Amino acid sequence: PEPPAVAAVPQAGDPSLTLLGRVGVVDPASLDDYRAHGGYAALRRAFALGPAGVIREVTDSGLVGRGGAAFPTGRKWQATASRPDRPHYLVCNADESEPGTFKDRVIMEGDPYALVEAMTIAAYATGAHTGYLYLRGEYPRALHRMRHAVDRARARGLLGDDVLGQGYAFDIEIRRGAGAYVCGEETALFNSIEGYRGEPRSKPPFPVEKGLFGKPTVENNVETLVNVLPILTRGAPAYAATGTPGSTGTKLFCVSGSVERPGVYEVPFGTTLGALLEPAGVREGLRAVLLGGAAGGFVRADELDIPLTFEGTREAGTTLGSGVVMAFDDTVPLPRLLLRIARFFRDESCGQCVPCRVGTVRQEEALHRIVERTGADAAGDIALLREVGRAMRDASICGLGQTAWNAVESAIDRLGAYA
Ligand code: L3W
Ligand code: SF4
Repeated sequence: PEPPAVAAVPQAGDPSLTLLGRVGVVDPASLDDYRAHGGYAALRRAFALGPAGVIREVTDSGLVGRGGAAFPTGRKWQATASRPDRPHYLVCNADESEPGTFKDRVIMEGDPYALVEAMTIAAYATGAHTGYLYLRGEYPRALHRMRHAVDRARARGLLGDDVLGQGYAFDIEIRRGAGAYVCGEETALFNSIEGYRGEPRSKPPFPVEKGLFGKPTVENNVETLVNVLPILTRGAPAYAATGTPGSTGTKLFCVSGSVERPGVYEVPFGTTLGALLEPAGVREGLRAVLLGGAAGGFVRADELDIPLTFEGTREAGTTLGSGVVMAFDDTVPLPRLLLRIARFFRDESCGQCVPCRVGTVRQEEALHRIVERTGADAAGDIALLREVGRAMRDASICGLGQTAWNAVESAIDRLGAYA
């Protein structure tokens, strides 16, 4: 197979038991090759366990969502599985649009059948017969490979009316995004699939009760779903033995910026930021690392001992987000970088609620004045940024507005930007 477009560095060990082990090894167009590399062992075990048994394994594994919010996957699946109303839906969120995030792309391009198998298991466990794969519009190669994998799996009886001859019906529809970051928010994504404007809905009700077409829906990120494969093939206790008690398994990190070898790195939770960056080759003069993406925050070059776990980053006042690790050396003009981030949020705000619609504009204006030194009073603009940031965080409907000030705040407070 051709090498992946983005370097993929798997965790050491049996390739069929890691998330990236097959990427660059299997032929992504060949179902037979996928099966020869351990493919479909997890689905067979799922059928042996039954839906409740699968949910028990996923719950016991400690798996939590990898899209940024770290919600327990087993709890989400159980909540939908137990709803009496039908149909249930499964949605895979592959609208990977957080700046600096490209891990789901590597899985879909390099190991597409893994996602087909993982979606089939999630649907089986939660009583869904239709799954939607909502794919970022700017990922043409991932689209091509996923389409091919879905078609081949259907032709070979691994999707359709009688999956693996087990009497269970499941199929996958692929929908393309159209370039809006906000459609990665789970309820905006439902609206987009349903043909409405991609605007987030108020929660609750949560999707597990009222999701796509108003029906109980499980929505998971690509990386979350493919974790189910090693959970089922290894068993929950073995899976949970990797990482820390609060953050089990391995995590994909998208390492980019001032490094010699950018790419997707798979490491056990608990690895320090410094140890993650070492093989990537950090350039001289590292100043800061953006952790978690534009919705995340900066940490300083002297904070590389932060353990990469949900609990460790929370304690350090930051977040893992969707796995962005963007390194910046001292040649990067920080104020302009912040202005770029602010422009991104202003552009991508859907405009539905006032705190975010107006707040993202005010944030960009204040940063612009600081960068161009057109404001008489930078301290006044920083005070304004804090006030606007608080309003966005407290009163916005969705994660976009709630996190739009995170990176700027961390740059001011942790890096001393504009000091
Ligand atoms: C049932 C409850 N379900 C919460 C579910 C909810 C959702 C999940 C998390 O994402 C993150 C942010 C950034 N009963 C429930 C429940 N749920 N309570 O759990 O929910 P929530 O609301 O905490 O977060 P969220 O709005 O889904 C916010 C990240 O997203 N982000 C960008 C991410 C970008 C990518 C990418 O490009 N690949 O992932 C922007 O904000 O890190 O933490 O399913 O329904 N009581
Ligand atoms: Fe739209 Fe922003 Fe409000 Fe989210 S927070 S609903 S993106 S205006």
